Amino acid sequence: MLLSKLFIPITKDLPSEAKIKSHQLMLRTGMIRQSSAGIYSWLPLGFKVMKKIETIVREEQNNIGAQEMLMPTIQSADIWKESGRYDDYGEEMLRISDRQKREMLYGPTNEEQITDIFRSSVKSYKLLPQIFYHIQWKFRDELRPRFGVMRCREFYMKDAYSFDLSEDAAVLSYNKMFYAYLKTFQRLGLKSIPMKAETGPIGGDLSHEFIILADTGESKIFADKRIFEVPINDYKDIDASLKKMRSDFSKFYAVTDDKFKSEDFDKNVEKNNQIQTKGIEVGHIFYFGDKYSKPMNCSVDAKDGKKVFVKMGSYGIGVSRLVAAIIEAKYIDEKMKWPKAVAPFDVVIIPAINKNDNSNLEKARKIYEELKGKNLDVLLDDVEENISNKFKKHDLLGIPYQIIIGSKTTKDKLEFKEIDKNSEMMELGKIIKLLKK
Ligand code: 5CA
Repeated sequence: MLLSKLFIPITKDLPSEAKIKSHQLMLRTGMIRQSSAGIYSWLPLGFKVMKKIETIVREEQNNIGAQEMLMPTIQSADIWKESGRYDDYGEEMLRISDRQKREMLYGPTNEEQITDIFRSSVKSYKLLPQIFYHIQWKFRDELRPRFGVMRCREFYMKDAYSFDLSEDAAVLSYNKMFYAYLKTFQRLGLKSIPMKAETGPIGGDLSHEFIILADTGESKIFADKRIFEVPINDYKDIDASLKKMRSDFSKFYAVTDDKFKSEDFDKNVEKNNQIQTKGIEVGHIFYFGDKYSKPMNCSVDAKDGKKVFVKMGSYGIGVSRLVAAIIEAKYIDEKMKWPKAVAPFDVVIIPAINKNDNSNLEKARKIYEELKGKNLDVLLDDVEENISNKFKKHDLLGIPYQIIIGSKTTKDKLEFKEIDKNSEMMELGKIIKLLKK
C-alpha cells in the first residue's frame, strides 16, 4: 500500500476528550472516529488491525472444534421474556419497536437466541456436545461510555455457546474454551491471567475473566504473582490434560475486586508473592447449567429416554476492545508498538525524498515490489515530506519494522530498524528472512 493513497487522517492535536493513551492514539492516527457517544466508525487502519485480531480469535475457536455461524444483531423481545431477562436487563438494553409495533431489541448478548435455535432442531443426546460461535456487533446502553472503544455502547464481540448433556461434559467444554482463550491472547502478544469472577447478568456459578495487565485498566486485581509463570502448553484434545491445565492455574490465588476479601488474600498468598495491580478484561467465560435451557424448555432425550435440560456455557471476547487493550499494554512513551501478529503492516519503507532527486523513492519502489512479491504486507511512505516528520509519524503508527532509504543506503545494504531499537545495516535478503520469520 502506498501511504499517499491510504486514508489515515492523522491529527497533531491531542484530542481533549480522550483520557487514556489508547483512546488518544486511536483518534490521533485516525483508526476510529466517534459518531455519537460510545459509537464509533472504524477507519481503514483501525479496521485492518481489528480484522487481524478477529482472524486469530477465529482460528483458535475453530481449533477446539467450535463452529462459526452468524446470528442477527436485532432480536425479538419474546425470547427474552421467556428466559426472564427482558425485565432484569434494565436500561442497558436498547429496546426498539418495528412498524407492526412488535417489541425488538439490539442484542447485548445471544444466550436466548442460540437456545431458541438449538431447541428447535436438536432433540437427541446423540448430537451433543456442540459449541457454536459468532463474531457480531453488540449494543449495551452503558451509563457512562468511556475510554473510546474500551467501554463503548456498540462493540464487536466473539461470543460462543456450548451445549452438553451433563455437568461433567459441560466442564470439559468450559476447559476447552479456557485453553482457547489462553492461546488466543498469547498469539496476540498478550499475557492474560484467568481470574475467578462474578457472573453478573449472565448468571451461573463458574466464571473466569481473562485480564491483561495495564495501569489504565478498570479492573483491580489481587493475585499470587506465581500465576504469571504458569506455562501454556500445547494440549491435544485430551480431557485430563485440559483439566490439569485449569487446575495448574487454580493453584494460585487471582481475583478481581468484586471477589476480593483481604482475609482470603492473606490466608492464601504469602506477603512477598502478593501483587495488587490493574488490568483490562478482554474475555469472560461462564458456566450456568440450565439457567436458560430450563425456562426456555430446551431439552434432549437422554439414552434412557428421559428428557434432560441441556447444560450450557457462554464465552465472550471483546474483539474491538482488544485493539485498545493491545495499545494500552504495549505503547512506550508516545510510541505505539504493535505486536507482529496484529500490526497494520509488516514493514514500512521510508525513503528520504528530495524535491530534485527521485533516486531514493525509485530504490524504495523496487524494494516495495520485491517485498510484496514475498507476500509481505508493506507500506511505502511515498509522501514528499521532511524526513524527521516522517519518523515522528511512523513512531506514532507503530509498524514493527522500518526500512530507511537515505544517505546510509549502500549498493548492497539497507538501514533496517525495529521500532524501539537502534537501526542496523542489512542486506535485503536477510531483511526478508527476518520479516518472514
Ligand atoms: N454472554 C457473555 C459471554 S458471550 C458476555 O456477554 N460476557 S461479557 O459481558 O463479559 O462480555 C464479553 C466481553 O466483551 C468482555 O470480556 C469485554 O471484553 C467485552 N465487552 C463487554 N462490554 C463491553 C463494552 N461496553 N465495550 C467494549 N467491550 C465490551
